[in-house]
Amino acid sequence: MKIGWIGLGHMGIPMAANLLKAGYQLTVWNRNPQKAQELLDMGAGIVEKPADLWKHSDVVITMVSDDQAVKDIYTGQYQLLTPEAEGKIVIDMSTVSPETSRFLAEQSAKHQLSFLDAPVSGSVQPAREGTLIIMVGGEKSVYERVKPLFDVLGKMSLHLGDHGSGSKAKLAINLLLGITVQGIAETVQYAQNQGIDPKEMLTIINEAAVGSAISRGKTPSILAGEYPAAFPLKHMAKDLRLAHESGALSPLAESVYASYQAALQAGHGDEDVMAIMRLLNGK
Ligand code: NA7
Repeated sequence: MKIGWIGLGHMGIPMAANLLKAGYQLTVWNRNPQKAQELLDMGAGIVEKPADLWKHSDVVITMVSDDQAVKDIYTGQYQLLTPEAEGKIVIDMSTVSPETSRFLAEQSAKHQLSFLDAPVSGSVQPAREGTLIIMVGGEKSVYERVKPLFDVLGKMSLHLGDHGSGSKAKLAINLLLGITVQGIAETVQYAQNQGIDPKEMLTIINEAAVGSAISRGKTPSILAGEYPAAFPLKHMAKDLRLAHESGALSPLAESVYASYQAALQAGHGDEDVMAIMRLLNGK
């Protein structure tokens, strides 16, 4: 299988690099071509427009910001879906709404192209390590054909049902992530207001049953009061908005949706999701 890759952001670069390291022939396109340099140095090819990828690829993977970005790429100004794509496979690994995934599937089918939505759980470190969790919607036979690629990119992939199912599961897991991060922030702040040192409170959380990879991973950031983006807050705000729009209206879902929108409006979008702490402590 020869691979085409679109989207060289924080996630796209390490994921594409893993496919190159695994020996796949890879050709890339990115809106800003300068971001391709690291992959070109590793042996990737580059094209001038997305549809040119079909000359070099059996499968094209997209990993871009949001619903608007995938629509621009597939059917809007960048026109990935062209007659040359017939019989091939396109996989969107971006986090978008289930409606957008179904729209991309319909548009792909019009070009006799198989589509999978396959968003991931895990941020930059798991992307580098190839330990993402990949949630897949679409035809099972197509999933089985491309599973070797998912085995390179992730520690696990699950076929969950029809087009849009991957996106539904992704919004659900990120709802839990949003609630968890908000919960850690509120707990540490409440304890501090009561006179408990955040370092000690985080030790308690991390050793207790509620401790998790997230609480342990975010502890240094919270203690330093610095939030370099591992998973940018703007993406979490987007995911909670998409969950809200697709029916996550329960008490905690509504509450974290409002909280992350406020953090976005306060200018914390490019910081890590844990910068939600700043809304509570004002630092
Ligand atoms: P980044 O680092 O913000 O990268 C976003 C990528 O999407 C980057 O390659 C952008 O191109 C590309 N992009 C964004 N908008 C467009 C449009 N309109 N047209 C073409 N390309 C576009 O995101 P991450 O890698 O952290 O995350 C990717 C996904 O995983 C996202 O859905 C997360 O929620 C999860 P650029 O380099 O700016 O030219």
